[in-house]
Amino acid sequence: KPLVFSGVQPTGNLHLGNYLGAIRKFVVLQDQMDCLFCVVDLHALTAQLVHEDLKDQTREIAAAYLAAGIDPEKHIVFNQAAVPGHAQLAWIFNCVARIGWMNRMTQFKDKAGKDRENASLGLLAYPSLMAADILLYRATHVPVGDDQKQHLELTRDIAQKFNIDFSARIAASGHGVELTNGDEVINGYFPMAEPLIEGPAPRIMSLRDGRKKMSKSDPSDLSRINLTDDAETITRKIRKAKTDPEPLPESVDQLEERPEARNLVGIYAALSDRTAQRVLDEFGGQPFSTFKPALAELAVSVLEPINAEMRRLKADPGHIDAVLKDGAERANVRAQQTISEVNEIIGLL
Ligand code: AQP
Repeated sequence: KPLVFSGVQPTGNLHLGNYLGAIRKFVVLQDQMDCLFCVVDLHALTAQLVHEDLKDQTREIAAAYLAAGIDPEKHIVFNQAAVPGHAQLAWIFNCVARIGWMNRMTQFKDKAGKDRENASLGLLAYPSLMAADILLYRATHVPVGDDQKQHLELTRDIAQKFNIDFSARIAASGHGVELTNGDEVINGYFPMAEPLIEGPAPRIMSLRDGRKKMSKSDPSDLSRINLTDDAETITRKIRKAKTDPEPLPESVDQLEERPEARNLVGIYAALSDRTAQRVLDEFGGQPFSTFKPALAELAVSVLEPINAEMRRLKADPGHIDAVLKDGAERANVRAQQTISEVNEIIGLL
């Protein structure tokens, strides 16, 4: 049965990339499939152990989910730490996955930097916890930004290795299901979860450098549009966004070598649910002095109501906590079933 799982880390500075790469897709998917939307607070410990306000940051992401339009009654909204099955299954997956697989992850290399020996073991094992998040619910679809593609491939590798290593026991347990893996149909336990990445702007880039991902941890606040920015700040950041001197081209092929222009056109397209070519049909030949105000107006019209609703929700943290608690209880029921089946398959007493 199709099931969506996805999450965002409560690491502050929630930005337009997180919104377009993840949260906006959640809102669309909730009309099509059963969904779990998680605030992945355990992941937030991997790069930085001590946070001043992890609880508030967790509430902030939950508020963004709700403000963007996710219905917590129809779907499950919760925080990862409140469901112990995530950490339990991650341990099993640490024993399924190989160190070489983790060492190849570009996110690990980027975040660990040169001093890799001093990175936390959690940062190295991040993709194993992410695989556990998804497979704990045997989710089939994972809406994420393009930067998470490699982690999703690793999730499939873990699922596949588990299914193969335990194939006889899965069959004997009666908990297996028919799964398609490429052209092959196998009896396995964990599905091959598919990333949902498509769209006109799968990776939103920094407003200061079109070759760098828009990111929460970029020291320059001008590099990103935060979901908490007011209309004036959004407009100023777009006005100051780096561009080249040429007017916008007529066709998307001509954006190839123009990363900043491509990024701004992609953002316009994603915010207006159009293709990049449709945006160029309207703005091709026009200078950035015309395009940027139009983009700012569009960004404000989409983000301002979300910002206002987030502020309203955050004024009542008790309500957010109640939503998360209810979600965690419902998630836990599903998680416990998986954990008990996995324990049985593995042969744990
Ligand atoms: N620039 C982006 N474009 C599109 N999607 C993005 N996502 C993140 N940045 C972009 C997507 O947002 C979801 C949640 O991300 P996360 O909070 O789990 O972690 P992250 O990818 O590490 O986010 P940041 O903002 O880039 O943080 P730092 O600075 O810590 O590296 C994911 O679906 C992600 O793909």
